[in-house]
Amino acid sequence: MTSTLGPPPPYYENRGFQPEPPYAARPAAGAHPYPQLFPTNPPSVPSYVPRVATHQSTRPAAPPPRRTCAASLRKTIIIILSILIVICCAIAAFFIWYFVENNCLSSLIECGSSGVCMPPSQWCDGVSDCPNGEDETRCVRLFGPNFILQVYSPVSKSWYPVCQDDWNDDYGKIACKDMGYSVDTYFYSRGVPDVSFKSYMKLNTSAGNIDLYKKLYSSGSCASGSVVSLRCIECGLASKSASIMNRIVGGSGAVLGQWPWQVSLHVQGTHVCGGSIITPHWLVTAAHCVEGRLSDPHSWRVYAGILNQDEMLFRSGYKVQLIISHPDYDTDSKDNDVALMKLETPLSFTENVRPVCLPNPGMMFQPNQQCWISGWGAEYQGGKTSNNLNYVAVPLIERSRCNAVYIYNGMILPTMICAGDLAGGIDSCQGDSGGPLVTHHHSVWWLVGDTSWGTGCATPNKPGVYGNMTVFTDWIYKNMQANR
Ligand code: 4AZ
Repeated sequence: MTSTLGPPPPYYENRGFQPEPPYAARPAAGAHPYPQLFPTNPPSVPSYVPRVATHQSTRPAAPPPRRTCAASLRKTIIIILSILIVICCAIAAFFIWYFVENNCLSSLIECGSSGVCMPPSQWCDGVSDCPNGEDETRCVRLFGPNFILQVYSPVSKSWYPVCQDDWNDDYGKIACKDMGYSVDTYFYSRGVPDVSFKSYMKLNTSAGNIDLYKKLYSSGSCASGSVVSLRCIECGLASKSASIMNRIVGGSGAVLGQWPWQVSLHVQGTHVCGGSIITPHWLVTAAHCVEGRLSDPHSWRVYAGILNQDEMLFRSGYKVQLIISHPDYDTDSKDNDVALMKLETPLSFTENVRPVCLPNPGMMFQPNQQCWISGWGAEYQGGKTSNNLNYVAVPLIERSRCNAVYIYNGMILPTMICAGDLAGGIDSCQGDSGGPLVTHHHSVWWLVGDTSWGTGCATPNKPGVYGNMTVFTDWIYKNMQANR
């Protein structure tokens, strides 16, 4: 209600309670009207304007400018703080990930998975610094079908061929020993003309009697124009060449000396699996052959250079000292189906007992490349093991093709390789497992795979599946070296 009598009532602007931000300075008279970011005055107490019931407070309350500025300041601070917290969390997460994934700072190299870190200068210097000597195990390799010796440079993280200048057999023996071979098997070192490389490792002969790797330095030139081709063992020679006759499933009976690396692995006087000789002490077989109670080396006897199973019963065979299964072997998928057997006493090599060559990195096996399998496995699906060693030629099948829906529908992993005839009729079968899949290339027989699995035997569109030896050679050398 509005009065028409008497003097007009006093005018009060009712702004109610006006809170102040805790540390916002109350502007002094005549001072800058905008809020200061950092207080210069002590905090003020809240100011109260008396609440009075008014009848004529008709002027609309103007928006409080101090309140708006303080709120937007607070909002800005909160946004900045949030961004800072997110950045800090991202940095912390990165460091946690870095130290979990890679225990060493970027300039250092971790010794296996031990968590011990070493500077690159201590790798491949001939002195074992890591707890398990990892810094000295992967410093040399043989590359490609010509066995070109390469040395690893941890500084540039790449492999270099060794220049033939001043190289001799003594150095070759050291390099072979470092790969896991015994000096007894050393074959030769020779220069192979090759000027395709831009950088080499060269010997500094004036360096005195120090470790081989300390004597090597990288150089852009190689006077001889030849690089070192190194053979640590005379492998991959057969005294009898394979006839391309076919009769395993669909194979032929072998003759002595044709597959001299083939061994028969017995448990309690019975052939169980095949294997391949790679050195006088070491055999390659399948991990599924040595699973469970068969992982005991005492269970096994090894027969080499004998074609007939009946004949083996009259012999004592070789005892097994050690069995090493691939640590990533998977029973269900047959991923990494490879194992090593070390013999108690070394094999004596003859015309009929010889090693096969392990594939070198840089070797490409072509799709459809002709390979051979051999073994005492069944001659038909569900049959008993054969008395005689059989063999058959099987072309390689490209992985992508073997993984087709109507063939193995994606079950062929990178550790596997398929070989056979999609029409059926030729194949490995029960009892051939662990045995060799080999190819002949550059006058040498190479171990391409170890017999692993397949659906049935010689069934159309279900070829044999073999362990892909190329991906296992690093693991094989590492274990031969660690168990010399
Ligand atoms: C085995 O059980 C086996 N057809 C080996 C090879 C193949 C199947 C079974 C391939 O020893």
